Amino acid sequence: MSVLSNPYAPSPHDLISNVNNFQLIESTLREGEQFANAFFTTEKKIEIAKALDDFGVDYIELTSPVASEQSKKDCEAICKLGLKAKILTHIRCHMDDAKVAVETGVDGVDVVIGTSKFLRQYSHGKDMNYISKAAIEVIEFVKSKGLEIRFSSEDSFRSDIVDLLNIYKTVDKIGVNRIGIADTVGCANPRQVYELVRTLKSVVSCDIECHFHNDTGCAIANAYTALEGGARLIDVSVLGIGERNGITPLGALMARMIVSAPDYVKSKYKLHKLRDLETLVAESVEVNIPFNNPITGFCAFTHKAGIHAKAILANPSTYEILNPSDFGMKRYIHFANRLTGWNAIKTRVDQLNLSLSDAQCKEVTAKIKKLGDIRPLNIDDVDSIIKDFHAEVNTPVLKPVGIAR
Ligand code: AKG
Repeated sequence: MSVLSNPYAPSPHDLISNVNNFQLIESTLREGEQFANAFFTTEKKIEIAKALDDFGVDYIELTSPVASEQSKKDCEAICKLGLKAKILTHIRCHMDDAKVAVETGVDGVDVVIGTSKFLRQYSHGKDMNYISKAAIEVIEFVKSKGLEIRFSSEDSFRSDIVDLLNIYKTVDKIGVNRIGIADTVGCANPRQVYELVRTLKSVVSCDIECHFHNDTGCAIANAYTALEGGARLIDVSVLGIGERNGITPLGALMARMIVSAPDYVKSKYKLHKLRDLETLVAESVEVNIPFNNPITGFCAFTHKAGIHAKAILANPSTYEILNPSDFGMKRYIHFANRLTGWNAIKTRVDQLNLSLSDAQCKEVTAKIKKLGDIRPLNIDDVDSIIKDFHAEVNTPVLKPVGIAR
C-alpha cells in the first residue's frame, strides 16, 4: 500500500522514521522470565523459541548464562536449534559475564549497566568513568569473538543526558552494533522518547534499540514514537510479560504497526500465528489473555451497539482500523442485548435461514430489546424470540367459519 493510499503511514517528509523498517528483539525468554509467574522448563523454552522464530521475529533474547547453571544449558540448547532468528543473551557489563556469554554459541550479546543516579548509588555503586572503561573492555572482547554487541544504559530516562551522550559516543566510536535506551521504570512519555532518540541519532552512527516498561501504560506509544524518531529495534515480549507489569507487548505492537506499515508488517511476520503464540505463553505462565488485548482479546473484533452493527455490516472500515482476517480472526456482531438494532437482527434472521420483511425485523427487534431491558440475553433467547415470531407471522389466520344449523 503506498503512503498516499494510507493516511496512517509516516509522513513522506519524515525521512528519519523507521516505522517501515523496524526489527524486533523478542525477549519473552529473558525479560519475560522476570515475570512473577514465569518458570520455563528447557522444553518449554525450546517450544517458545521455535514459535517465535516461526512468527518471524528478528532476534530472540535469552536470560544471562550466568543467572544459573540451567540458564546456561538452555541458552546453549537454543543456540543449537539452527533458528532463522539471531540468538542473543543479555548480560551485565562485566568481563566475568562476557566470558561465559561468548562461549554459549549466541550470535550476539546485549550488555546493560545502570546509568541513573539511583542505580549508580544503590545498585552497582560505580561512577561513569568506571562504566565507560568496563563498556570498552566488554565491547572489544565480544567483538573480538566475531559476535554482535549492543550496549545499553539501564534507566536511561532518569540518567544525566550529558553522561548518556558521552557513553554512547564512546561505544559508537569503538564499533558497537547497537546502543540501547531503556525506560526501566516506565516513566517516559512519547515526547521525551522522541526527543531522546532524535538527540542520540545526531551523535551516533549505529542503530538504536529501545526497551520500554509499561508501568504508566505508554510502552506501545513509546515504541512507536521511538521508531518515528529513528530508532530501529524494539524489545517486545509475548503479552508484554516481564518485571512488574512488563514491557511493550508483541501483539499490541503488531496492531499498532500494521496500521502504519501494512505491507512491511504483513510480509515479515506470520500474523495468523499470533493467537497460538500468545496462548502458548499465556498457558506457560498460567495467565489468561486479557479480555481487552489488542487483536486476540475475546472481544477485540466484537461489535455491539446497533449503530455500529449497521455500519459494520455495510462496510467494516466504518468501525475497524484492523482487519481481523489479517490475523486469522473473525469479526462478531453481538446482537443478543438491548443495544441491538434491526440490521443486526436481520442478519441473524438470515443466518437462521428464515425470511422476514424489514418491517417484521423491526418488530421482532422491539421484542428483543424489551426483554433485554429486563435481563441479560444470550443467543438462544434471541433465536427463540425470532423463531416464535417467524412462526406467528407465518401461521395462516383461520377465518371463523359459520356453523351450519
Ligand atoms: C531494563 O532496563 O528494564 C532492562 O530490562 C534492560 C534493558 C536493556 O538491556 O536495554
